[in-house]
Amino acid sequence: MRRKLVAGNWKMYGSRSMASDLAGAIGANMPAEIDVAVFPPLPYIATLRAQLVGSGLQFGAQDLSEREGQGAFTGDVSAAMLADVGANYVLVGHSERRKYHGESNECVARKFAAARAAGLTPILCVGETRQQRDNGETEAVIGQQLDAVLKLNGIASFDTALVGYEPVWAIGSGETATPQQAQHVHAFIRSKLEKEDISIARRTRLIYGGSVTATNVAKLFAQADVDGALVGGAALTATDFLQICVAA
Ligand code: G2H
Repeated sequence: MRRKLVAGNWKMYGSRSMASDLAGAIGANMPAEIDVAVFPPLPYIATLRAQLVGSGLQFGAQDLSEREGQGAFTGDVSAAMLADVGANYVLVGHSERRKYHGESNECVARKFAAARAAGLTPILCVGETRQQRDNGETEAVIGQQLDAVLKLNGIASFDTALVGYEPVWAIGSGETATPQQAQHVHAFIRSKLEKEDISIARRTRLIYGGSVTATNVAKLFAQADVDGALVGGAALTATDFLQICVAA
């Protein structure tokens, strides 16, 4: 039985006071039967963690440097630094990073490695564009995204990692994947991991992201291979996010 994770990706939204209020409300009211994590803008992680210590709410970063150790890399934040301020998870390869920062599959694979080396749990984000889906390339694209990470890190690394399926066309668009579309791709991802190691594949949590709301989430969670949600817009309101958590 895979424990569900509901993760709130706050992207570049909010302020110190908004972050404190939002995390406080989530930490005080979230269900205990699932894992709940928030991914605030980087400057807020340490203080929110101190505020919420003992609540069970977990924290993640939205990105990290692919470089390990320390060095003259202006603007970069290492996995070790994220672990040092209390992050449990880190998103790697979110489509907004791939699109706006030119992150290749190989770069994402290095970030995944850096996260694991520092004891963080990476959430590997994969997904196809609308055009790729219309061209029938969904499985090929996601297969390549997974292969790059598997090639550098091996299947054993997925024992401490999750995969987030986020169809690019569903992100922030209000158009979510149907439960059947999500299940089809999640089953494909699991079958691909099963070819490497069946037991690890069956333990790996696969979460769905892309316009998840309190209204559409129940049918997504009812799918056999949907083990949680990566929530953006609806994670910025405590009541909406908590309703999604309860639906899990
Ligand atoms: C997808 C998701 C969160 P939204 O990026 O990662 O955002 O729920 O706004 O589509």
